[in-house]
Amino acid sequence: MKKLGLLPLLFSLFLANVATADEVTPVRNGDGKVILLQGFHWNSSRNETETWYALLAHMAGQIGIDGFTAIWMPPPWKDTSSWVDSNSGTSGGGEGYFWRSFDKNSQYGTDEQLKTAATALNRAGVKVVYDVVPNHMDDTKGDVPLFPRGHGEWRHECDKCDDGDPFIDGNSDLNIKYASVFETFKKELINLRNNYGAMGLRFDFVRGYAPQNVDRWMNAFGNFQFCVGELWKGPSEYPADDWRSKASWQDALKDWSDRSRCTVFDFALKERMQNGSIAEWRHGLNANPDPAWRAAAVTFVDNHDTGYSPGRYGGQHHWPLPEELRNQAYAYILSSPGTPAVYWPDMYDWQRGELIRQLIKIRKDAGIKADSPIRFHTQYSGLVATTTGDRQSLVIALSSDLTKLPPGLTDPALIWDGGKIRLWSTAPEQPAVSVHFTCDYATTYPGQSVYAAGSTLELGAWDPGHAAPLTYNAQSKQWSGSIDVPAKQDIQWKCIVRNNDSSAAVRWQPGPNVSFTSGTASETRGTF
Ligand code: 7SA
Ligand code: CA
Repeated sequence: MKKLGLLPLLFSLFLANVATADEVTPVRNGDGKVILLQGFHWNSSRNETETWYALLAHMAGQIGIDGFTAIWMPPPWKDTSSWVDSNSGTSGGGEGYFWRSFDKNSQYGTDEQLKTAATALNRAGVKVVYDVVPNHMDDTKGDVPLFPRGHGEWRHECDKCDDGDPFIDGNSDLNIKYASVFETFKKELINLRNNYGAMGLRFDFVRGYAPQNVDRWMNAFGNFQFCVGELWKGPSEYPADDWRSKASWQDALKDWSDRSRCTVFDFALKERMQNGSIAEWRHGLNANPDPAWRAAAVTFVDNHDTGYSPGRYGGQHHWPLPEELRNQAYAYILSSPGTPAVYWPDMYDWQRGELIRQLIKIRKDAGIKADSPIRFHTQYSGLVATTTGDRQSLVIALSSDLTKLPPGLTDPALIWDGGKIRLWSTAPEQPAVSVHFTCDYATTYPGQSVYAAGSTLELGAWDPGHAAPLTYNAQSKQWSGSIDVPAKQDIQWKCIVRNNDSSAAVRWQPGPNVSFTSGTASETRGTF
């Protein structure tokens, strides 16, 4: 038999590295219990008292005690740019997003200081996640040995030399499809893992290159690691013939996550926080009915682009969440699914740290995970939701008229902003089941409807003004509706007739309460 030599070994190595068609790499969201701190703001590279890396090194212990399990570091590559943006009247440079080389001695500190900070953070249980910027680099100071010109390494060398959007006018865009360009970044990402303690990566400007590149880089970096992409691109920014121009923010985000197998900043939630009412915050990627969508979301209130930053010009503040909503937004992202990310100044500069510290503890005690189930109690004003973790259920009420509480929701684990924020920790609910409620022989007058009023939050905790609305079926002359309730709950309820615009029941179903145990019964009926 001819000696096959190395062939079988090489072949098995190849197979090990390639996920077979049916086995798809799960989304790389760490253990699903990551609590991410954005470990810098727009002016951190201009910090005066000490270098930012030195500051992070001596803050590492505190960051761990505060409950963070990962930290998003600024881009570690040397950025010698200095620019004035005439139309926005801002200036900057040195923040890492227009980097010149992989040299780690940057305006954030020295190579040694970076290693010291990374070691201290990882040791404090705060995994280091580096921001990487493969889409473009500062090519305004002459050729760079890393990426020679003239073979297709750069976007402007051919019309197909970039499989993504340009950064600004694209003069500085690289062509990641070009093998040597991809390999150069792959080697550097492995260097960050091996020598700078990288346990995860944040990919900048992912609109600028194909998501498959990110998946391939992560296969080399380590599939078990955490990765998140910044896809900040609204439906109106896609060409009219691109399906995403007519899809939701969530659809485009999940599509990118499916191709990269990385999590993605939840700009769908950010857009609702910016433009919607608090009740509409339930439309974030992190609250999608499909757990695979919730698992892909990294929720945030603001970052170094969208928010203000301490220091010069107050940072960039492209899309800042108004001050009066910030506490509620942190209460929401820290008590709901997805991977929450906290912006540095909110934690350590603007005295919101105590609230965030308590919220993180409540989240961790409940064992909330990125894909935990969430249900919204939309009959209340504001936002009322129940998220169930491994150990407890959390009920959050934001700017809500929830006053009558069901048994089990006794004193809140946290009250803030004069009750605008209330959070309860309770025994973990069973997974929800859908139960069909029917009310017979109800007579109503125009402007009146029939509701199911009962013992649980879904049924308004016996408060007729927040009972669950049913719908009338002209054929069967019945009022009915399907309501999701936790399984294995002994539920009591009654039909009521009520004016739609008031909270007082006009008429209660006579006789004893209807009672059933959810999960065994999927139908329940009341009769006037
Ligand atoms: O407007 C906010 C939102 O309002 C809402 O109502 C809208 C939203 O859609 C709407 O519903 O959001 C829009 O605006 C966002 C902010 O511009 C857009 C978003 O897509 C759009 O929908 O977000 C884009 O811009 C962000 C800054 C990016 C996003 O990925 C991107 O989608 N964030 C990341 C990317 C970069 C770049 O790496 C970083 O940018 C961010 O920190 C990072 O988080 O070749 C040499 C050269 C020439 O090519 C240029 O012509 C020349 O001008 C150099 C010069 N370029 C300079 C820039 O002009 C200057 O601004 C460059 C060298 O430096 C600066 O660029 C900075 C950038 O300003 C800064 O944000 C860059 C490099 O230092 O670093 C940062
Ligand atoms: Ca590009």
